[in-house]
Amino acid sequence: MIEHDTIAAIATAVGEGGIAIIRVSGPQAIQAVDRIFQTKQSLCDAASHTIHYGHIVNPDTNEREEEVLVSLMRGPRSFTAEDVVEINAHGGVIAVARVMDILLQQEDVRIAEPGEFTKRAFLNGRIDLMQAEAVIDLIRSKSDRAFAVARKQAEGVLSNKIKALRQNVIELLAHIEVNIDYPEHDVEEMTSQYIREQCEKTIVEIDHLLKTASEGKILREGILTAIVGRPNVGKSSLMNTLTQENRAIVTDIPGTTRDVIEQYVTLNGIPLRLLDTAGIRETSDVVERIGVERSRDAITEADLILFVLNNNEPLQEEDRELLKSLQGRSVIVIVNKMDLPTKLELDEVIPFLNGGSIVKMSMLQQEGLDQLEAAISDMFFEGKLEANDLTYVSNVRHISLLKRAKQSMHDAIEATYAGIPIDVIQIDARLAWEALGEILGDEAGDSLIDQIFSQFCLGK
Ligand SMILES: Nc1nc2c(ncn2[C@@H]2O[C@H](COP(=O)(O)OP(=O)(O)OP(=O)(O)O)[C@@H](O)[C@H]2O)c(=O)[nH]1
Ligand SMILES: [Mg+2]
Repeated sequence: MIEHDTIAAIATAVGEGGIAIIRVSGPQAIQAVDRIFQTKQSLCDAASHTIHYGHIVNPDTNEREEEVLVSLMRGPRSFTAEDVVEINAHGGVIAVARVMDILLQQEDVRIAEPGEFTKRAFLNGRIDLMQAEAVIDLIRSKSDRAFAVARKQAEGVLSNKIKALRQNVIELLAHIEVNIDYPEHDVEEMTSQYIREQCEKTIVEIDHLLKTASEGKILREGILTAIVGRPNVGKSSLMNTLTQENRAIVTDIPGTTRDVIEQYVTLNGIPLRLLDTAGIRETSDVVERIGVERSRDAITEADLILFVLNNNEPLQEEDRELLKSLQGRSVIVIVNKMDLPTKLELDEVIPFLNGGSIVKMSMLQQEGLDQLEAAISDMFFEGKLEANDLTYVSNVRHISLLKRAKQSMHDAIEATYAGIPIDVIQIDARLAWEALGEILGDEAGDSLIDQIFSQFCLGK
């Protein structure tokens, strides 16, 4: 059997299922899970092909994070022919992300590449190439999509931040390179001090990213979703239906909701922070006017806008203005009250949509909910929803790569204190550069050399 490092990945589809399975494979699989798993008997002593009930514990806080079932399969009698541990957690994006995050904090565990379990099974002689190809084809069809999602997000704000980080590292690399290759060249002398400064700067920024972005808005707060529209179209009814509670007051009096009401729901495993807002209209009522202001603020802040229209009324000037103001945003138009006769001309709405979807619903008859959930999931998994640019899928990937880059920067700093030659320190910097590049989906190799030489005009 070929010795590998230990890899982990979520083996089930992302979303809300009964359970989700995290698969861990490699020489450290059993020890790594054992460290974060609280149960009667140590996994290290347990027999192969056994299942264990217990809790995943956060080693930093010692708190129980998740109730899980853990199955243990010692190599070679496992899918990869290595030691394999499978953690069965509760379904849902947040629960699985939490377990995955704790697991990846274990030093000897890294996130698996797409298809890597199968590749190992093949390399270890468990399956033949044809079998491997069949499985990889299957996985690819999903992982390519995940990659596309990650790629799309990487084009946003996060990507710019990562690019700035890479710029720090590339400057560092360029200085090192110049010192190695052109010692006689007139470039400021490479000092340990400079390396440390540059690395520390990068670490501070990575920490900031890890704090603000990755463990991020979505995981803690959900996608900020504002339900907006004119008075009486059924916004509060939608809120109540989605949350299956009756927190928002529903009446037939236009202007019922006066303030923003906030509630959390999970749809198809996607956490949403829902805001029910006051119906937007011109009003002389002071309280209502403040409510309308708050609705407008909510629209500005929201990651996703559920724009509600009444099927039983023609499109109004206020609707048109609102729709216009939502250009370029992530919007789903909900045509409510489908149980009543149609007076709304959808053809008038479509030009405002920019490819966004229309969902026909009736809150009264509780119809159209599945379609709404599907529309939201599609946007989320296609990367159209940019809740501060991170979705769960790439979240875990980003966190793990950012941590890898940070570690390399730490290694470089330590190396300067240990008096290690700079061409060795260069390797650490390069690793950081590559880890950051992987977040963006960039290839290393040639582009590194190109980039370095684009920094300095050397060796004419
Ligand atoms: N027939 C029918 N009535 C509905 C439907 N959805 C909501 N309603 C009714 O429409 C009225 C207004 O509903 P709300 O949910 O309070 O509307 P809103 O958009 O929150 O209104 P404001 O808070 O005033 O802005 C209530 O009388 C609801 O019962 C529907 O699908 N069909
Ligand atoms: Mg309301």
